[in-house]
Amino acid sequence: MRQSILTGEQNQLLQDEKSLLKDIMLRLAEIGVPQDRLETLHKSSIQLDELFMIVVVGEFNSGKSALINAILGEKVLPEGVTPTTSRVTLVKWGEKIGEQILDDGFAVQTYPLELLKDLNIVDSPGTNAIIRQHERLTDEYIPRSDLVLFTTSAERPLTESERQFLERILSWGKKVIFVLNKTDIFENDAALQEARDYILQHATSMLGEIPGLFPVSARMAQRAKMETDEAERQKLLEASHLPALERYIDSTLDDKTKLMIKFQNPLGVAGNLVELTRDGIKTRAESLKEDKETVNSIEVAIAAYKKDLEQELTPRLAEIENILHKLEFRGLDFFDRTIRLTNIHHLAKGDRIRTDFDKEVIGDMPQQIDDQVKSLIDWLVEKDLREWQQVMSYLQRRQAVNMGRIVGGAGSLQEDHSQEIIEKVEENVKTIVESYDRLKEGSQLSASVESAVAQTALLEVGAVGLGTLVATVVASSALDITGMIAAGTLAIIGFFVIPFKRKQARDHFREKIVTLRTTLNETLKTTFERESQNAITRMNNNIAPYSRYVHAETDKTDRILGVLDDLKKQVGMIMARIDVEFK
Ligand SMILES: Nc1nc2c(ncn2[C@@H]2O[C@H](COP(=O)(O)OP(=O)(O)OP(=O)(O)O)[C@@H](O)[C@H]2O)c(=O)[nH]1
Ligand SMILES: [Mg+2]
Repeated sequence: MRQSILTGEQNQLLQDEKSLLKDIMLRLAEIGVPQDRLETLHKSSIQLDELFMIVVVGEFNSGKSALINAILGEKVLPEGVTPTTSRVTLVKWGEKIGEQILDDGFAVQTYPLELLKDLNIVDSPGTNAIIRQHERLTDEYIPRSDLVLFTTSAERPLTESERQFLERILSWGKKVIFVLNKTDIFENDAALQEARDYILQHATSMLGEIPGLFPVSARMAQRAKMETDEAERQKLLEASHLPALERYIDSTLDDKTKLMIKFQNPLGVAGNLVELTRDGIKTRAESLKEDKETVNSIEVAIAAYKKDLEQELTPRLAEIENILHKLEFRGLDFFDRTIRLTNIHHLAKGDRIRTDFDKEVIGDMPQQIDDQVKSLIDWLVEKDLREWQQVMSYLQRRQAVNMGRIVGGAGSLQEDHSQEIIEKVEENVKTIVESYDRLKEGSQLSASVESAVAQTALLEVGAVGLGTLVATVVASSALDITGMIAAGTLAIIGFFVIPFKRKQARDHFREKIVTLRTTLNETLKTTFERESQNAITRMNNNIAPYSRYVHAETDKTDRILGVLDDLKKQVGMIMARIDVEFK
């Protein structure tokens, strides 16, 4: 028998395949592929560690252990005339000689022999020993084996228990060959022939075909392999007939097609599993893509909303400014008309002037301002509500698509929380939309505007409305004027004083209006901008769990798909190498 069944190339291929399978199992476990699927892959990759497995069976004392020792050329296993091997024993390569008893039915024997690097041999207790180990042998090792060496002894060829055992393992359809051991005890060829005929007759009727039968003497073969004299060694080997059996084993295990299948099997399982996982992740990615589109639409809508608010606010505030411009004109005109020498009588009567000022300058300005601010607030509130409704409709549409799909298809590996999250977000948005109270939102907004204006600029006033607030400030400037001109003595020097006073009043008034306009404009702008920003932040905050999840999951899914694509490619590469190697 050769020292190693695999060529150097094949051995390298085997190592590469093993390490790829290990990597695949690791990666798939990380991704969350269920344990039972990984177990299937694990089992099939074990086959690579036991690339070739020969199982030796037969009645006790038939020389199973001796035959294995003869093949290996070393006393690896104990032999004896009494029942000796008490456990199913896997003989495999190991750096050191060692026996590992795994339980009372099973042991592993390691031995540093080159041949064992790609060949495992299973020794077993006698078939007559009806013990539990047999189940392990018949149901675990026979099915995994490549060849069964049915060892029967020249002393008792094919015993009753051996025939029963053969019956039991037939259904596995494994290659079974017979070894007639201890041929050295036959006195002549006729006795050997008789034993052969007997075995073949019974075995053929059981197998339905004539099996291979190799008469050997394990004892002589062992002696031969230990012999230092080459001629003697050859003589003994020939007499043992072991080489014929070894050549047969060699050629059976060397079968290229079978070898190729052995190499391909675990890779096929791995490739399938990778593909299946990939399908699952792809389905998930598709679904996430829709989520991403939804989130995107919402984000775009919110951004557009923000822009709308910015664009619309300036012209609306300009209208308020305009009202104050007109007020300024009216005021200046009033002073021109009123602060005159000819009007000295009226000027002296402060009340009258004030009434006129109220009527001609102030007029319905407070109402105009209030209306303008109110319409701005209404617009803002309405727009906010519409935006929430739109967000809700996006979420509902996404929900509807999900509902229409069969949930949790094959290969859904990652925990999919998107449904949960979208439901929760939608629920929140729905609550906001349904409980949206335009009046309340509006009055809150106007209270916030009023308090901002009052704080920044004008006066501390109660809830009088912005227009009234402005009117009060403006009217106070008229008051200044009337107070100053009230003294009767002014009539005499009025000639000089009046124009001066008029100019003073105009300047004062203009200054006041400018300050008022600037402050009011800035305050309103700041307040409305802040309120819009709050509305947008609130919207973004409500969407955030969904968008965060979608972004994170998308990243994760992309990364996993990358890993799986890479694994798939590597499987393909090893497959191609197998094709080249075994064709
Ligand atoms: N004469 C002769 N004796 C052999 C030969 N092979 C094995 N024996 C002897 O037969 C006895 C049984 O051999 P084992 O190898 O222990 O037999 P086994 O089938 O492993 O037996 P169990 O482990 O008890 O099931 C030992 O004393 C061996 O030395 C042989 O070729 N010729
Ligand atoms: Mg034994």
